[in-house]
Amino acid sequence: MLDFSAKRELLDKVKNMNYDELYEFSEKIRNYMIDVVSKNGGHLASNLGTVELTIALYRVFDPFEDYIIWDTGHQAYTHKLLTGRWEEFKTLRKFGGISGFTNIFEDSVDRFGAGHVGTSIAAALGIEKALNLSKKEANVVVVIGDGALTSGQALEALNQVKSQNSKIKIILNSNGMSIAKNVGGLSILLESLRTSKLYITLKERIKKGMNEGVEFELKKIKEALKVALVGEDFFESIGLKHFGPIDGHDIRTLEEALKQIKAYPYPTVLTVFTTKGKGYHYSEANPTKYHGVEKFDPDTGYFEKPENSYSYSEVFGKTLIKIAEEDDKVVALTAAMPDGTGLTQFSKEFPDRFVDLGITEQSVVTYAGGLSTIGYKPVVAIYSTFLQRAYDQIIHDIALQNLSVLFAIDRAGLVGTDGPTHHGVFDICYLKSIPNMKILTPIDAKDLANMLYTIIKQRNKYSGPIAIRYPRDVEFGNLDEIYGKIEYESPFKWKYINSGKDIALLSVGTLTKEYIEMCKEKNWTLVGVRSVKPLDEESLKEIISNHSFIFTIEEGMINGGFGESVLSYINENLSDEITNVKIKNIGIKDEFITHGTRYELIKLVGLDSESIKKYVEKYVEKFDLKG
Ligand code: TPP
Repeated sequence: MLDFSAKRELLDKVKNMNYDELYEFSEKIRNYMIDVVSKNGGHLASNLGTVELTIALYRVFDPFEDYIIWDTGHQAYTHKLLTGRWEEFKTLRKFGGISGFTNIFEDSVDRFGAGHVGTSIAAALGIEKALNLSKKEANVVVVIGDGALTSGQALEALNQVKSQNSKIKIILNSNGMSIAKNVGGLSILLESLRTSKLYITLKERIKKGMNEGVEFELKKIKEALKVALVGEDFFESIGLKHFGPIDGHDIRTLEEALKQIKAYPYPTVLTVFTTKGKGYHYSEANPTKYHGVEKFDPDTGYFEKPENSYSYSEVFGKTLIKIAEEDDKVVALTAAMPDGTGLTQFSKEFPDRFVDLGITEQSVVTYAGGLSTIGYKPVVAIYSTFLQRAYDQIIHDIALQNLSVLFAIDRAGLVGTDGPTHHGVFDICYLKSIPNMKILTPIDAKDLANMLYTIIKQRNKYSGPIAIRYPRDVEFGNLDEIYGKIEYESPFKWKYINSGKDIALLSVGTLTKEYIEMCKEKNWTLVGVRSVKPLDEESLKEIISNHSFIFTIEEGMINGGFGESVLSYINENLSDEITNVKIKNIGIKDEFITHGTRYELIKLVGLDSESIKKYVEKYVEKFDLKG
């Protein structure tokens, strides 16, 4: 058993507090969270919603002895605070500081690392199996949100619970929200509990009973619940006992219910209703806006946004509106991320041509395939990291049938403070090897708008699956000017940004802008690689024949990346002709990248212009010396 003694000091105090002290302490935690998150950014609303739940959970179960798995890990700040990271919490999401998610390298009491939704139940079942095999006694508890529960992986694992004779305890943190409002039949079912008269009267009865010192009667709750579900309990029908719903901010009620499920020797779901953003006026009023935030003013709730700036997500969203106005075949799809992907306005203007399937990346991709077979023009707006979920669907459902699905891959590259679970550094590698797939990498906002316009409006000419990747970044200027000048432009041609001598940088995507000044100053050629697949072979041949050194630069993994495509093209097609040219690939080495601001990380991996300059000069110097 690991020695957690030094880390449990605060938890031991919490275990000895009376209820008044516990509520006072909850307030203290909330204020601390608001203070830190307003400076460092983070998942504010989700964490404000789980304060009392975590306190009660850790007074009944023991995080150091039991196995508590937090789904997604984005709501586990109170967990971090209670397990020995009170001081470290100030460094939340900062470079070198603690992670915004559960992370087993940060602390082994973070029993399973996460960042992506829906993994908790499967991980818990695996842990429980291992504990059983090694004859160890411990409780295995999952805390999962009602949004996460609708993800395919969570439902698959839920289906396994009965056949494993599991005893896991699932706390369903139901707040009616994913990042946006929950969607789908399961969430309608869960929400109907919240508004049912039975829950409301039950809540009152429990409150009254508590005040009068009457024993908590779980049985009654269960009966009430059954009626509320009109005899059709989803969880019970697949072999889990369903308790609740109870008020997830009432510590005493929570404790009593948790004690009951702890004693119950079968797999159990306890539904708790919480308020997302609880206790902070602004986040309670708008939990979506405060789900994941950057720095803000805690007094006014106001977010600083650099003046005259627009994000690539905004460019995407607005361009798609313009295209959809002209083309009624365009349908936009998201997996629970309408805001993040810039589709909120689109969803208002074209409600019939907007589909949010919830956190179901696989289904969204296949659904888009279905649309495409009937002649529609689906655009799947998705973060690079979450598209990883749908790898088989991309191959089996889309590429294999050469369906014209457009993947608008947002958050490609280093995303910053969300860290390694969220960096979009694998998409080039995982898409590149798929036949029929094309990968485009616009070099700026105008290029992104033109590419979208060109491809969607001329889908017959540019058919099949196409991915356009762009990062979590902004540009400065007047966005409206872009739309005034939107035009058709071949998406597969590379762009000479600077014509120089001997040395050429082939730069993928929007980082290209970073290198313009340097290349002018050094008289190096700079080429904006707008298409990773297909390669612009004509330009590539020309560059090879006119330069002695070529450096490929990409905000993605070197393994399997664009640079390797260049090498492999040469190897395949030009190896006999080439005698002199030296080629080096610059990108992310074979490791996961930590969290920090986007720019800190770009420097860390050596993609800023200063690092590139040093790298190139050093490399070239070596050859000059050798003569
Ligand atoms: N898709 C995947 C696979 N992983 C993700 N982390 C996301 C999307 C983005 N995401 C993070 S939290 C979240 C989403 C969609 C909502 C989760 O909702 P819920 O589980 O109800 O938790 P809440 O924040 O409401 O407490």
